[in-house]
Amino acid sequence: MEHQQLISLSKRMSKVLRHDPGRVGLRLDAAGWVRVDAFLTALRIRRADLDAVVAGNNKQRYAVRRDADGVEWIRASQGHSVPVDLGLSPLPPPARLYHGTGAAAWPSIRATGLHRAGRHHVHLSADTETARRVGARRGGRVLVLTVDAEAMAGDGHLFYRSDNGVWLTEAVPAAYLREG
Ligand code: HQG
Repeated sequence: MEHQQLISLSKRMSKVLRHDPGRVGLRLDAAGWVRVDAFLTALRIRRADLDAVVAGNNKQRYAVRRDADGVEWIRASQGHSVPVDLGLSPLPPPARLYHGTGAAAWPSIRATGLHRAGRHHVHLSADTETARRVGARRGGRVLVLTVDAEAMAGDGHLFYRSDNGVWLTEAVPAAYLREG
């Protein structure tokens, strides 16, 4: 498969595994997993293409596992809007985390903090380059915010890290945010 085709298949996979499994007649289990064989049939894709997306994905968006009966399952590691419990345990965060967004959002974020929009959590990056890439998806000037995760954790806010290294938290009050 060409690079562009892999990206477009990955987007289809994300849509199904994070937001709308019903559109292809699938149901995720409580932790977000779906059988690989059912997934291939529902998306009408070949196993080799699925493997190429899973292995080649720059962000490791998908996890595949084999259960005790030898059945393989796939799920998205983060980013869901459908209710799933990924089973992540709270973890002490690094002192600083970063959030990339569009500069136009700053007045609103400064006033009300970061909210999780349609997803389960606010997504935070461990480094500024990743945050910059996330922010660039918005188009226009990118704003990278520094989150005082150490102070937040000290004040009792919980942090989680997805299987692919994205930091997650419920919300970030404005007091813990600074520009740059
Ligand atoms: C913004 C991608 C105004 C927030 C990425 C963000 C990430 C506010 C948007 C993952 C706000 C939500 C998630 C406020 C938050 N006022 N705007 N008070 N609070 N926002 O897509 O973090 O490629 O749900 O800044 O790499 O952009 O899909 O979150 O711009 O990890 O794997 O509301 O999606 O991963 O947008 O991206 P999103 P996000 P994938």
